[in-house]
Amino acid sequence: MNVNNFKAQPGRNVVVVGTQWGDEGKGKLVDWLTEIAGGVVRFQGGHNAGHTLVINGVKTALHLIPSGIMRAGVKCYIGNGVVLSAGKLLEEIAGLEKAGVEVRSRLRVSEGCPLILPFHAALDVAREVAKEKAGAAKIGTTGRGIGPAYEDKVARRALRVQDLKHPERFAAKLQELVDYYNQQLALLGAAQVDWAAVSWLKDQPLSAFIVNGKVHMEAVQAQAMQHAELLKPMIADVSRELNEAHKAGVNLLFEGAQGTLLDIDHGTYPFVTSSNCVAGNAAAGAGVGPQLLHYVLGITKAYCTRVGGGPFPTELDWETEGTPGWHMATVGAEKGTTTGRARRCGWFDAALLKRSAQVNGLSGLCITKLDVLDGLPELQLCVGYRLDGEIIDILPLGADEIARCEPIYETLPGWAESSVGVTRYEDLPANAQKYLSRIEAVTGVPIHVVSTSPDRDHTILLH
Ligand code: 2SA
Ligand code: MG
Repeated sequence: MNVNNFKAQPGRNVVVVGTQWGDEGKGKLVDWLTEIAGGVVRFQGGHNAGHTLVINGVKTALHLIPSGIMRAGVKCYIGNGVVLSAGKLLEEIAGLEKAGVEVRSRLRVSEGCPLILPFHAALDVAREVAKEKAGAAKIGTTGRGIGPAYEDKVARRALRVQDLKHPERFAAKLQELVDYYNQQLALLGAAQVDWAAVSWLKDQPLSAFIVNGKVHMEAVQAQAMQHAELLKPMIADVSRELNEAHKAGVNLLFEGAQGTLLDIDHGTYPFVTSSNCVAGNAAAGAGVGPQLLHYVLGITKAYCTRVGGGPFPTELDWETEGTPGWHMATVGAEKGTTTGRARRCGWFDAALLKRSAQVNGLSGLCITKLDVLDGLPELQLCVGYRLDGEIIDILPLGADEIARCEPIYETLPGWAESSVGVTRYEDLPANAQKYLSRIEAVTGVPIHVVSTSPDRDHTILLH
């Protein structure tokens, strides 16, 4: 089955996942696919995600709201697997509605989402600051409080969206959390942390909520109750609504955030995010059965990028002008959508993609940003690694092993022609076609879509 069959087949669902370290261009593809979907679902992560869409030349960055919101009439769902900052969600809704996009009547938020509150971000940042002080390798988190929020969920102490409806219950559970976070923050010397110095915290000021290193509980409670009023009309039994939509023949799209190598189990652990980013989690994180996941589209950038710490076998020097890595960083505008951090760049890693194909059960690939490689005289494709004197053809598990991997490259010719905006496969430069064929051959996954610019319409569909 190809992605294009959805129009003709009611009730067929697609999962879109990132196959690398995030930022593969999932947002554009989800938006493009919503032409044939009635509902789009986020199932993991939180507002650490940054999905950039360009429609008619206008750029929109989304962090929490599914990318389907940009198509009128499409319903959007935030599943139980997402850790939710109500404040950030409401900000995003306000921004979209100001731009003329109707959101509130189309968005449903699961009552099971664990909440991200200001002290989650504080602990996230305080830990990174402490690591830096101790000279230890930072994870390079987005500072959004994602890790602490998932910890609370697993430790069974999280406040969830459903608690927002009950102020007294909320306050009692909050008290327990505040005690815990005050202990944690004290251990890390949070009173000394200069929150304002963390550049990517500028849009989430913590000073009203963390005072002298301690959580200001009344401020947190008051803000949460304000958010609750605005959020209430959107709170829903998302699992039930999705199952009913499916029965009614609606095509659903499950929109993954981050990427497979950031998955808590299968990624470059511990340099990962705190959720499962793989396709299988679309079921658990939305409350549907796995038999509803019919097709898995793996989004793959034509080269590799990574933002944050952790091993990256095919990483290039991306700071020296004139080098291939610098070309990728500048032509590809590789900057974090959420934090504005520079993304590290490197060659395409087909051995890494094999790991992704395996853990996601990819049905097909979508290659994005192929046009960024235009003009590079030569391309290197990683097909395996040397690890401790042995040759392996698939990315091993865990950061320590991956850090010792030496990539084995195949050299392929580049192309001088422009591929920007090409909409037919046969119009791609001959060497670009060769590059794509080689990726298919090494990974064993068919390429079903190619994206040749951020624009919705610059997309090639292969049958
Ligand atoms: P966290 O904040 O706990 O999830 O961070 C843990 C690691 O996960 C990485 N991570 C990401 N990597 C790429 N893109 C992400 N979204 C934003 C974007 C990131 C940004 O679209 O550009 O703007 O910086 C994302 N979210 C989390 C993170 O860098 C850590 O390595
Ligand atoms: Mg992104």
